[in-house]
Amino acid sequence: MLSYEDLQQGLEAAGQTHILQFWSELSEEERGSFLQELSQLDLKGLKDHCEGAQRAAESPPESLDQHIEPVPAGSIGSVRKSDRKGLREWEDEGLLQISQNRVGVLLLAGGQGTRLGVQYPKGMYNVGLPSGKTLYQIQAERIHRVQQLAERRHGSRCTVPWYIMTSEFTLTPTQKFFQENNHFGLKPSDVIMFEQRMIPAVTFEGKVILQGKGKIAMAPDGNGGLYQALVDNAVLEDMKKRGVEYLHVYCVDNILVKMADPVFVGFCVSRGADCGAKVVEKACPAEPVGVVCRVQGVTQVVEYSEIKPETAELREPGGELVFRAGNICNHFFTRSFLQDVAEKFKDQLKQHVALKKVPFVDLCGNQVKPTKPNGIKMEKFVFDVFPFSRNFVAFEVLREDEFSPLKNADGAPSDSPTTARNSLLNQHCRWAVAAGATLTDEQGNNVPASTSVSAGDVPPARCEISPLVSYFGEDLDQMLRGRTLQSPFILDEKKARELQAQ
Ligand code: UD2
Repeated sequence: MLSYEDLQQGLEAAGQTHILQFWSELSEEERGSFLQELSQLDLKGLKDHCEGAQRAAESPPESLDQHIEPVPAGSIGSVRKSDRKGLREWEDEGLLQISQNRVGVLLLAGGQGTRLGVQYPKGMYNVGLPSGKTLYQIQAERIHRVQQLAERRHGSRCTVPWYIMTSEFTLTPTQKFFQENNHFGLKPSDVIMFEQRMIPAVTFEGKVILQGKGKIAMAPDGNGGLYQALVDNAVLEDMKKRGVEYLHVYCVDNILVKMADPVFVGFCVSRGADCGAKVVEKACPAEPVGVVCRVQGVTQVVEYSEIKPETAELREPGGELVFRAGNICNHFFTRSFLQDVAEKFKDQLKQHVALKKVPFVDLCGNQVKPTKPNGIKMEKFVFDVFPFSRNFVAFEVLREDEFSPLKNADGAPSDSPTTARNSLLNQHCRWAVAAGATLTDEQGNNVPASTSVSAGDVPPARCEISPLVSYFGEDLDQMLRGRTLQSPFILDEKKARELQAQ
């Protein structure tokens, strides 16, 4: 820990002595924890950070709109345009890699989930499924099942390690939640949590914001903080030790996420890709997803907050959006690409500016909750490494099967607990009907099979299939053919055994 004098000197060099303006008012204990917090600051880099943030907010980078082109449709792999045989081949390749312990998953879970408005990590959210499962539990069970599928197809027991990037806000509650839930039956040593860095929020004048008299306003450095965090926490070494060559990186809130998706992994591996992204066709121009596109010939993602509405609204003569390859924050990386990023590129990543309302203490020490943006947060984005790739591939998947994120609180028209729950139940109704079951409502009246592809649609029945029984609709025929399933119906492992025994 730094001494007060060292700290004062460091802050002076960075032009940030105001940080200590309330020092004399702090108790011994408050001083201790403030010193501890400030000791973790990169004092040498602080000046650059503050000046950089101020400059970036004053003159935002030139918009890329004029230079962007859609990725040619032919260069995007696609579930819809592939036949069963092709999909099966990719799946087989993916399961083979998984069976050889060469695939890991990495969850980006350092975000604060401000839009959803809960005080705990988003993965702990229960969207109200009949089973009451949280997002974390669903993800853990999909890991169990994909390991099992790989083992069955290729005959070797295997592990898909689960790396979880947290931040100061999410690490402790996430750890506690996993412990309380016995790591959902996964081996604790195969669930590896680590923390990304935090950086200070800065005023438009380039001064670090004091959130309290003895606390500065810190925020995680964006999901692109991943690459620094991989280095800080020796994650690549851990991957190497385990023989993990491929990583499926995903964001926490998509209830339909296919963990270590064998089809996606298999597609990327068979194309020799070092880097890949799943996309879905954008639902509407304003949907908050980045677009995978080319900028001066280089494939990258332009984030929804950085594309002009008139560009997002451009349409082809046939009515399709020109920029429709919507990024769903599901990425593939080879370990060797990540190693390159860590060694050569991570410091070249773009800094994105977000103007936020950051609570602060004013000069008189009063707590103020601003009504308009007063602070600058700098963030890195996970997809900003794509331009460094030697062989990037995009893979289009079906929204109704793979993308329904939880971003907003209930009441919002999209991306809410209700739409996430409906998407999952609709998918499971489709699986059950495809397996030959008939669905009924609570009163026992037959209901039509779900053809719903829209997240907002109310599912025909409350039919939920545990990921421990089926990862993506497989293995259900034998259990469900010819049966009538009355709502609410939960197909868990116990029920599956009963049905198989009948
Ligand atoms: C992300 C994508 C967007 C689209 C959308 C789909 C980025 C930068 N944008 O937008 O293009 O794919 O998801 O749902 O990827 N996180 C951290 N550390 C941070 C900040 C965020 O780990 O410092 C995690 C967060 O916990 C979440 C993921 O990154 O799992 C995405 O973050 P978000 O929900 O803020 O991103 P969003 O919806 O703006």
